[in-house]
Amino acid sequence: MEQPDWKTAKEYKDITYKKSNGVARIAFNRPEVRNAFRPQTTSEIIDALQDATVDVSIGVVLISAEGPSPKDGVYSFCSGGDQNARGEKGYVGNDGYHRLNILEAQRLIRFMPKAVIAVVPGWAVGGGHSLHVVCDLTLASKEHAIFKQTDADVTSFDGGYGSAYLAKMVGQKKAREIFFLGRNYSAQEAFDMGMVNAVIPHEELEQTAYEWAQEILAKSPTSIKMLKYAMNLTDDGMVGQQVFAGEATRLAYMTDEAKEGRNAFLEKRAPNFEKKWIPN
Ligand code: S0N
Repeated sequence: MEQPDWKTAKEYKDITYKKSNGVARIAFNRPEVRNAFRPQTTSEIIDALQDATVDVSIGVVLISAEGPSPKDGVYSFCSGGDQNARGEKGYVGNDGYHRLNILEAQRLIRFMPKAVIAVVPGWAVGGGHSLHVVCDLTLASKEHAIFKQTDADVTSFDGGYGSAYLAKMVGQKKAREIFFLGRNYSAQEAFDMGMVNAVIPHEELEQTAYEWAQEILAKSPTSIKMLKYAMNLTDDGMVGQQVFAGEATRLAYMTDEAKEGRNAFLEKRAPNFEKKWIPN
C-alpha cells in the first residue's frame, strides 16, 4: 500500500499540519501536557481545518497527535482544555480574552464536506474525548489508547456533541457511566461500545489511518459529502437540514430546469419548465 509523502502545509506553534496525496493531517503537538489545548492551539486547529475545508485537493482529514511525551514516553491524543490556561472565568488566550473556541473546531469537523478521522495514539480525555466523538471515524492504538471523561472532575463540561451525541453513539446508560464515573476505557472497550471503528497495533496506526483515507478518496466525493450530511441531519436540527438542503440546491443548479429559471428571469419572459413532473 502507498506510503504517505507528508509535506508541511503550514508552520504552527501548537500543532503540525501536513498534506499528502488528498489527505490532510492535523496533529496536536504539546505532548508534554498530554496534548492539552489552550486557546492558541484551538485557533491553530481552526485555521488548519478551514484550509483543509477549502482545499479542493483534500478529501479526508486526519486529526492526530505528535508524541510520545519527551518527559515520560506516554502517548496522548488530547487531554482537553489546558487547565493552566483557565483563568478565574474560563480559558484565557494570549490577548486576555476568554474563549471556548474548541466548539468552533467541533463545528468545522462536523460540517466540513469531507470525512474526518480521529487517530488516537494514547490518552483521549475531556475535550480530547469529545473531539474524537465529533469526528466521523475513530481509529485507536491497541496498546496505548485510553478513553476517559474528566469533564465532571474539573467543572468544564461539554453538553453538546461530547455528551449528547456520545449517548446516541454508545447508548444513554453507557454515556452516563462514561461521564458520571470518569473511568478509563481501553481501545477494545471503546470499540465494543461502538465509539471506535478499529483497534490497530500502535506501530501501524498512522499508516492504517492513511490507508483508510485512501479508500475513502477512491469513492465519489459528492456521495461522501451527502452521506455525511444525511447522517448528521437528524441530530443537527434545522442547521443539519440547512447544510443538507444547501447541497441539494447546489445540485439542482446543475439541471436544465435551473438554467431555464435563471434565463427566463434575465430574458424577462415566463419560464418554460416543459412540465416534466418526474416521479421518485
Ligand atoms: C490525561 C491524564 C488522564 C493523563 O494522566 P497521566 O498519564 O498520569 O499524566 P499526568 O501526570 O496527569 O500529566 C502529565 C503532564 O501533563 C499535564 N496535563 C495533562 N492534562 C492536562 C490538561 N488538560 N491541562 C494542563 N496540563 C495537563 C499534567 O499537569 C502533567 O504536567 P507536569 O508533568 O508538569 O506535572 C491526566 O493528565 C488528566 O486527567 N488530565 C486532565 C484532563 C482534564 O481534566 N481535561 C479537561 C476536561 N475538560 C475539558 O477538556 C472540556 C473543555 C472544553 O473545552 C469544552 C467545554 C465546553 C464544551 C465543550 C468542550 C469540549 O470539550 O470541547
